[in-house]
Amino acid sequence: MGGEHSVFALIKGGLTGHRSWARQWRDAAPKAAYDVVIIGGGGHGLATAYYLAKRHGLTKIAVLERGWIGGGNTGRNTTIIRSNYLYDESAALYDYALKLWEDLSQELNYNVMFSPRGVLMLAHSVHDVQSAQRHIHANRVNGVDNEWLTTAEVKAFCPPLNTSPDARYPVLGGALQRRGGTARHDAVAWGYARAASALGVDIIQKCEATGVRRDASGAIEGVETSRGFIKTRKIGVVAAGHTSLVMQMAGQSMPLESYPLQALVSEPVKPVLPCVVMSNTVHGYISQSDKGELVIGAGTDQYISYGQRGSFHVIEETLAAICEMFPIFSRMRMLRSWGGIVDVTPDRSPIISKTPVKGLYVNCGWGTGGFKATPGSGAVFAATIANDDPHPIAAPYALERFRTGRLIDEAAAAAVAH
Ligand code: FAD
Ligand code: PYC
Repeated sequence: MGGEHSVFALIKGGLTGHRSWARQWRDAAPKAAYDVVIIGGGGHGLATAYYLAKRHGLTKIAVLERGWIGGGNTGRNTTIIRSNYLYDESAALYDYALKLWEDLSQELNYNVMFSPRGVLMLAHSVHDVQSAQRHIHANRVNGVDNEWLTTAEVKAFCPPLNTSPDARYPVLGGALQRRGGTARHDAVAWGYARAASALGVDIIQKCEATGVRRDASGAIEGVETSRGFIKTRKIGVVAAGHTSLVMQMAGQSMPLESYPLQALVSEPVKPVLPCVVMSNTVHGYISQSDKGELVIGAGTDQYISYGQRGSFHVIEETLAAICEMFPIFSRMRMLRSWGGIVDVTPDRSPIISKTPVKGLYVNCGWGTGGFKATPGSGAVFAATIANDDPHPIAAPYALERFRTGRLIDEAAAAAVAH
């Protein structure tokens, strides 16, 4: 997997030669017209383009990215992958995605470093225990693996975790999804980009969508960009955090709010943490990357913003929580921190939908948890665009639910404070 592209190009590029390794797709200039234009070159937009070409045989596709591909939330997240959500609609979507992760490196011929090392969600109170067990039962009914571990079993599964009864919030047990884990986030963008490019998709970086043109009937006619007008009858908006701004260009307002969400990594150390650990009560989540860095994430800031950074007190509290759960890490140095902008819906579930505008489709609202869904989201959104008809897995995620009230309230399963 990766073959000549990975090891050889890494050596050629040297330690800072990241980009030469990454740039294995053709960087295209915009053409005058396309069958489909995807706005947003994150994992979801690139996956959508890939599946449009691969599964639906469309070839005249462009992905417009105003910065560089994967430079948004795709390259900023903590890479946790799991499918242990509560409701049937969520199990269908997230477990479909998880199954695609399992073969994604082979599918793309690119090592996305999917590592199903287990996601352990801790319980620190009677409420946590009941909620976790409700999720476990619901997951099992839907054929999604999830199991309860006692405190002793938690300790055996994750030895560095402090399970002392003297802790401020002692660990009372945990829900473990063994098939869950992590992947390398930017490799996902690069893998989809390379595979899509090989199928003829134009990936156009440094090209910002600045306007949407509609014809006399109101249908999509094209997109204005920082590099000129592009004609198309179909636009897929996949611009996480900035969806409302793009949709406003087509006169559509969205049920979304945008918040900063932060993460940080430590200096690299030898393998010490065998799984992903999440705690909603103490509030922090942590895993160890293959490079050895501890990857740590926070909750969202409590104010709306488009600034790709968050408040210091939020990561300060997160690190206090991590030290409380893992006193063994309290002397580690942090290497870098960053923020992304996530767009959040009223029910904390995504929107994958046609819109009232003919030819305009939207994929957004993944909030703090869309990385895990990348392959599934791309596949069902591609089908929705290609057929102008919602894919069965996407159908419950249509915009109509905010009118009908048929919400999919996954606030608890989101597992991250927001
Ligand atoms: P993005 O990768 O953000 O792509 C959208 C792209 O659209 C951007 O590259 C942007 O530049 C581009 N764009 C915007 N406006 C325009 C325009 N006008 N013209 C052209 N391009 C435009 N999810 C998980 O499942 N697990 C996690 O552990 C996890 N941790 C997270 C931690 C942090 C700190 C953050 C910020 C998010 C986390 N998430 C996690 C959420 C996850 O990262 C996102 O849901 C997911 O990456 C969204 O992917 P995307 O492709 O839709 O968005
Ligand atoms: O959705 O699992 C998740 C997640 C973890 C960290 C941020 N989001």
